[in-house]
Amino acid sequence: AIVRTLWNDPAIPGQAFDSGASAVIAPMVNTRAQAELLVRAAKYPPMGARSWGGYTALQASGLQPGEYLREANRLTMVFAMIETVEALKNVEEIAATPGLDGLFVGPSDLSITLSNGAGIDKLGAHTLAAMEKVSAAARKNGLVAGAFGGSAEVIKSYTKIGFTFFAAAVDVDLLHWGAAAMM
Ligand code: 3PY
Ligand code: MG
Repeated sequence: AIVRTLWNDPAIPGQAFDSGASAVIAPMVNTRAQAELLVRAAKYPPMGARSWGGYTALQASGLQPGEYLREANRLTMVFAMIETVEALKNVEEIAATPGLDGLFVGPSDLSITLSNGAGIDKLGAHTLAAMEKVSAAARKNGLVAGAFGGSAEVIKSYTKIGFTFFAAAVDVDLLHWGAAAMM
């Protein structure tokens, strides 16, 4: 299970991991300081400052508490969402944040901010060029390059520019497509 949080709120990664999530994706990470805050909330010391309390995760892992403490930073992943012009400007610094496991593009917000609110263009030339910059920064720092997809067509395009991990589709869309196909 992967949890995409509502905001880069330091209270949430620990709660998600304690409940058994294997990864957390935090939106709107625009600066290196915001990326450091995210890692701090998601990783146990010495990498971060996650607080102890992962009883559900502990039981699910089958590990003893000491083993879980040693292994949790490796067993869980934390992704910073790159989805604004500001994040794009800072993407090299964000990608080099120690402890960060991946970058995750929100192509809707990215295209909204790139166009100063003019529209959403997940496959537009500007969006794809910006996303190539993100996948290159991820590759350079040994991070996973992920993105929100939403359809097979979009995912196919993103795989061509170096992305390997996707939110495939929205649950209500899957329901709508299934019902439409049945009709
Ligand atoms: C976006 O595309 O802006 C998203 O936040 C997807 O999760
Ligand atoms: Mg977004």
